Amino acid sequence: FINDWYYQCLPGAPPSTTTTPTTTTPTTSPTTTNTSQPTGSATCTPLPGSISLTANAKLPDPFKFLNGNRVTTKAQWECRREELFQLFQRYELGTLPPKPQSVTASYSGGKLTINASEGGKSISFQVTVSTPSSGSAPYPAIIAYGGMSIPTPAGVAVITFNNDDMAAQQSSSSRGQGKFYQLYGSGHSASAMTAWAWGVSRVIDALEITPSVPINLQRIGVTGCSRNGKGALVAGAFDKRIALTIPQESGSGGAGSWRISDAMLKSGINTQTASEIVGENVWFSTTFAQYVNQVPNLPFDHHLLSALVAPRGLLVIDNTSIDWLGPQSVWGCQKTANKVWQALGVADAMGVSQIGNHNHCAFPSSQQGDLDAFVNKFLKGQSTNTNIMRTDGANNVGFVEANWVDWTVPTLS
Ligand code: MCU
Repeated sequence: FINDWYYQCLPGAPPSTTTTPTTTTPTTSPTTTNTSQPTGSATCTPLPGSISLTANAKLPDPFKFLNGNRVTTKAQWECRREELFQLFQRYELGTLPPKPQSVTASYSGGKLTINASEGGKSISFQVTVSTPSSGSAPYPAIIAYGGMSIPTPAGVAVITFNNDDMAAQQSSSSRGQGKFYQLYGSGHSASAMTAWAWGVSRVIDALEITPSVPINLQRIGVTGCSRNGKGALVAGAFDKRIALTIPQESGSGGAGSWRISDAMLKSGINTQTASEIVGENVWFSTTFAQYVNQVPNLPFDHHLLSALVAPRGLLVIDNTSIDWLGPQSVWGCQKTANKVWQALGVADAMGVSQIGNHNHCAFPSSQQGDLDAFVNKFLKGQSTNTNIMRTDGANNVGFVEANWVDWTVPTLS
């Protein structure tokens, strides 16, 4: 099936034969990586098998293809999105396998059992579905990594996803453990976060073929806090069937920028960096370790992970009081990510609510209105004001855009 239709849109995009300063002739065949749901309208050319990386200390330009071509239309953005999707898999997150040969499901007693088979191997996993006491079926639903850490909105079902069962995250020794690796092999390149995102996509596949589960497929959200917030962001980035992504206090490796977190540490703030994170756990691919001490070489940063969610809904919930999370990094990264939604004409589909003075993953009531606005719009179809870009860290979260952004925002036609 189409695994190789990635990044340049035709027509409209310059020819793929254009010689570029940043790429070299492929010496190996491209890693086979999966695309998310085909857009239908876009035909994109594959990512080159071999890429020569150029150091860029600033946050890379969302609107410039790897080959230097500009993104000027929304259709081209879909191809740039595919390019970024492939780049994240190749350099940071490992390969996302496509939908397996067989996915079957059964639903009983609030448990949805999902069976996936590929190449003669099978796994089975369960998620719990808690339907709300108000509202009416089919309900909107939030897929919650490890359970809800934000308040459960009225009228919204919760689908609890045991991500640790899919891919373990005990420590750096957890590599290759969990059901995903039983199916694809313990040496598979997928990081735990990619394995979890694969699992979320299979949950949605299962919902699609199991109409007895009273969930509205157009109104699916995903959330998680901290390490699970990093994971929720990846799931929302990878699967276009997710209408609203809500990473909570995901910090470095989630809503934070590798580059800004490095700068924070350099300035004496005890912030998690790429260099630290790869030794701590298996959230990222083994390949990523090669880049953690040369972050400027990465052809992306996490503003572009968020950008994979656009134009769908994204609410970044964050905490200004924990240096380790890199609040300045998250703020700068996500304010910059918002520029992609701006270019697409839907700036208010992406918001940031960054409030301190509470414990990690303890959702403060002062953020309730921000959460409600996003949930009501993207999961309940209401018309709300989601123009939310706020931090209470104005003094200590001093992101200076000119230091990080050397590109302008086009209006995509
Ligand atoms: C913010 O997420 C992580 C963080 O990356 C880790 O360094 C720390 O050990 O754990 C955090 C977490 O998941 O807390 C529950």
